[in-house]
Amino acid sequence: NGKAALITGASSGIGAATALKLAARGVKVGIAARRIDRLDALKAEIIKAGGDALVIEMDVVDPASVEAGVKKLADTYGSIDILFNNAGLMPLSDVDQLKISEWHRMVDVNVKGLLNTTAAVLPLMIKQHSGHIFNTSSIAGRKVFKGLSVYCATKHAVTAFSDGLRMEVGQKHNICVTCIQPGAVATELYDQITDPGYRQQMEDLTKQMTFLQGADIADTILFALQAPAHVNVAELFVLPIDQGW
Ligand code: NJP
Repeated sequence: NGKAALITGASSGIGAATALKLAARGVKVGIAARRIDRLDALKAEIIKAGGDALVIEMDVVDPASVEAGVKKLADTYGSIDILFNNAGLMPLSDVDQLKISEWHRMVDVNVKGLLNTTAAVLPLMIKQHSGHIFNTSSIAGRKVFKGLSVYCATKHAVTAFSDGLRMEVGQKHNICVTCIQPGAVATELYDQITDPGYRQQMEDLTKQMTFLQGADIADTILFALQAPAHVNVAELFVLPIDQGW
């Protein structure tokens, strides 16, 4: 459809699945992350399927890296119509373990990273007087789970920022803001769990229920993008059928 998208965290999981689905529908995708080998492989898959992709090496924590990546995408495709703020991480531990560097990392990537990319793309969308921003929050952005205090705090921040952003840029600049709140999705997110107790819990969970796939989340993004111009799908709250709430 000629639109261009920036997808952060595109090197695996939800981001990679969304890049494939958007590209299959004619969206030119800027696929951003740190693992270039993964992005190169994803680009090859997209091109093979007839799509168009641009690999962008980006650390969302570093504003200079974000600005350079956004410039590269805008120079290549001429616009950025969709921003998918999706990069994130979720190590698990109880607060009394004082894994302070992990806390900081989550705040840096999940919150500050999302603010960095939003700040870099927003001026272009304001100039265009159009755009669609998707922010990956979580069910952990709606309630708190044990072992995930800091992760939940970061995802509550993403939910709150999405609501504020919608109020402040939605009508004024014709920008849709969709906050995505997935339940359990089978991705590499769980590989970072080092605590043996929580690792076991997660392994047990995979036996108890059928996780969503990244492609399931991507499908809901397509749904929001296909809505008529006067409709803003504000939230996508998506759970596996057997994940209780
Ligand atoms: O996980 P994973 P998901 N700069 O690990 C990137 C949320 N979520 O797809 O840089 C730039 O496959 C990393 O890329 P790389 C979750 O919180 C998930 O599940 O190459 N990118 C990779 O592409 C997160 O916000 C579930 O290492 C950075 C990506 O982030 C989003 O979904 C449930 C980066 C992570 O991909 C996608 O995660 C839920 C940096 N500094 C919410 N650091 C779930 N899976 O169950 C990391 O409610 N990345």
